Amino acid sequence: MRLRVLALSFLLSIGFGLIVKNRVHAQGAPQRIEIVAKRFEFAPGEITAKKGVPVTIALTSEDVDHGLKFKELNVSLIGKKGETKEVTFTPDKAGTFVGQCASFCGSGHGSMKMTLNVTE
Ligand SMILES: [Cu+2]
Repeated sequence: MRLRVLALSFLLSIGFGLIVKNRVHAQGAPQRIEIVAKRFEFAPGEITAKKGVPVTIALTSEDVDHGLKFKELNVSLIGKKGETKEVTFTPDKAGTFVGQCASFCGSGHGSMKMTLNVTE
């Protein structure tokens, strides 16, 4: 019985912690999206942001230099091998945008793409 109460309060405190964390996240710093780039793909390959809400993209280039460019949104960053580079921007239009690797990384470079969905 005592164990059950302990387990329940433990679960409740985790749940409460998550709620507080999400609330702080929503009000404070920009939405942060972590992306890993390696020949010849981005993971995740599709991300979502909200129009008018600042977003930080943190790009980690695993194997060689990679970059990420959303031409229509005027967003571009170049990453060095083994490093994480960040760019913060506020999407000013809704839609589906194709991100392209912005640093030549080999034979599959031209098809190294990802999708950014910006919702209203
Ligand atoms: Cu590339």
